[in-house]
Amino acid sequence: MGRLYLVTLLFLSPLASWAQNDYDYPTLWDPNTIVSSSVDYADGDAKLKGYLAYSNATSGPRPVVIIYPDWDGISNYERFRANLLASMGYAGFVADVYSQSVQQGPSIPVANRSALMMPFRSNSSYWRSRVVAALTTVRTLDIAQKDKIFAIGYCFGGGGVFELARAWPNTPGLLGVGGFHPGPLVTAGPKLQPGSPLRVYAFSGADDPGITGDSVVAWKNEMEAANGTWGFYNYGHTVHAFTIMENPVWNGDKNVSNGYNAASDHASWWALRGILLEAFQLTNTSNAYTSAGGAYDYQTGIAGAKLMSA
Ligand SMILES: *[C@@H]1O[C@H](CO)[C@@H](O)[C@H](O)[C@H]1NC(C)=O
Ligand SMILES: *[C@@H]1O[C@H](CO)[C@@H](O)[C@H](O)[C@H]1NC(C)=O
Ligand SMILES: *[C@@H]1O[C@H](CO)[C@@H](O)[C@H](O)[C@H]1NC(C)=O
Ligand SMILES: *[C@@H]1O[C@H](CO)[C@@H](O)[C@H](O)[C@H]1NC(C)=O
Ligand SMILES: *[C@@H]1O[C@H](CO)[C@@H](O)[C@H](O)[C@H]1NC(C)=O
Ligand SMILES: *[C@H]1O[C@@H](CO)[C@H](O)[C@@H](O)[C@@H]1NC(C)=O
Repeated sequence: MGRLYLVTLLFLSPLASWAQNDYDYPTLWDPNTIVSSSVDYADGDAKLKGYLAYSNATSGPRPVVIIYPDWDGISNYERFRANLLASMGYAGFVADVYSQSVQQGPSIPVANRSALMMPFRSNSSYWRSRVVAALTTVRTLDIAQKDKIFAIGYCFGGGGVFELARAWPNTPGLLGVGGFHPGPLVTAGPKLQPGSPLRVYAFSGADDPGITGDSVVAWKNEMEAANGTWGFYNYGHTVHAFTIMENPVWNGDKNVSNGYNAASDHASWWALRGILLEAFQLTNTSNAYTSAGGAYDYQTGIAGAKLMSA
């Protein structure tokens, strides 16, 4: 998330040890119904620990949304998204990318985050292996419908879900991905394979200084060359990290690269919700314009309003 005021705090802090509390996200679901647990898994020698959430208001396997964290790793932010998705009837699974050996969240000094992230960004094989490990793991969970999996990611994790898509066909069960304020758009590794059936979406800020016009064109060309289903959502008056509500609201200063934008956050979240209904085939296609969005009854597979949340 890389808040600018965090950088300031870092240099002003007289403390030898860095301490930054995790943000207290609102509980927008019935806490009595959200069951959460950690899930241990591995990628080679790396020991990983994901976060799983689902609603016990209904029973049985359900579609899964995997969430790949931004550059401070797993924090309350990703758990908030997983719990929201759980309240809609999906299983939410926050993937671990950095491993259990890293104490993750806002307590990682901003100055340390690049060092954690760059080994993945500089080696697409390494990165793909790590993101595929979460997909492989969720398919083993009893709560999962193994062939109804979608992946989203934020910032570093948004770049990560594009790498996950590029790992196709080594991505069984995956229906599509969505990267929010993703970085980077382009890869140094092999591009998206032609014939990929995956849906690939980007949700980007039009004023994000990290998203150059050239990289948008390159990404579009890559998607077109693969002839798949893709979309690039470009939100106006919006900079990097626009979905992360613990960020200060962006004030329009072009020199400030990060900031929250509630309208773009909400619009992109609702876009995702529609994309999930389509990918998981939870819309009544003979009634696509009027069937209820949002929650659904996965037992009949029809969108309704059985489990509504914010
Ligand atoms: C941050 O990085 C520095 C230098 O690389 C290291 O000494 C320090 O232990 C790291 N701090 C944390 C909290 O990881
Ligand atoms: C990149 O990652 C792969 C898979 O982990 C590894 O085999 C390879 O040695 C790495 N390449 C470099 C240059 O570090
Ligand atoms: C691209 O996809 C469309 C729709 O699925 C298909 O009709 C068309 O044959 C594909 N083109 C190529 C070159 O694969
Ligand atoms: C933004 O940065 C430019 C170039 O560094 C500088 O000239 C300008 O004064 C800055 N604007 C604001 C509002 O800080
Ligand atoms: C789907 O929508 C059509 C048209 O409104 C309706 O006739 C049909 O009953 C719906 N199917 C289900 C399973 O709800
Ligand atoms: C979900 O089930 C209800 C009853 O059906 C229990 O009362 C809750 O304790 C349970 N919630 C969790 C988080 O396990």
